[in-house]
Amino acid sequence: MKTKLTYILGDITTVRVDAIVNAANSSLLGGGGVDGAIHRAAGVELLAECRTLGGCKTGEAKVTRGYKVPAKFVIHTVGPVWHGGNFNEAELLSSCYRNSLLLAQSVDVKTIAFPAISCGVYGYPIDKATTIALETVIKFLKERDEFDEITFVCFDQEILEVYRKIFKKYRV
Ligand code: AR6
Repeated sequence: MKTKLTYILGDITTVRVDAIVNAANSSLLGGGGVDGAIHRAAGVELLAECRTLGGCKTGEAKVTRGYKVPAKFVIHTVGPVWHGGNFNEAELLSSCYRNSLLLAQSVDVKTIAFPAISCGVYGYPIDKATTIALETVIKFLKERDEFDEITFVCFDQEILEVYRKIFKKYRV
């Protein structure tokens, strides 16, 4: 695998990559958590562009410019709300990663950073979500290994520890 996979502790709004992924809601008009942080850091122009997109379905992704964040693009994806695991949550979360990567490649992104989609307000269990994140990315790269680096940005120590374990398990 040519693409380097990494995880870091930090704030995704400050990461120097071609694209950062936003864990948005289907309105794409902002919210709390990482979504609020990205909108605050990128500025009002981001909201103006988001208003033109007509929202986004769960599991899908849309791209905008990054405006005042260092990243050139923001890829907005909508994770599933956790309802116990029998409501297609795993497939939808996997689709978020896959569709974000596909969209990133379509605009020539080489470096991309993901937050832990659905692991905040949407309540997805972190160990399950990180497994899906890593498995989906590895599967995608088996078909289209065209990035330089994919980074998982962990906002707190707890998620960082989970990523540490899962990276060890998958030997990446
Ligand atoms: N950088 C990286 N990760 C962050 C940051 C940051 N600046 N801020 C929070 N996180 P959440 P969700 C982590 O709730 O669960 C919003 O209101 C956070 O610790 O942001 O997908 C949207 O508008 C957690 O691990 O997203 C939606 O309505 C992870 O990002 C809803 O929340 C995701 O937490 C989406 O919920």
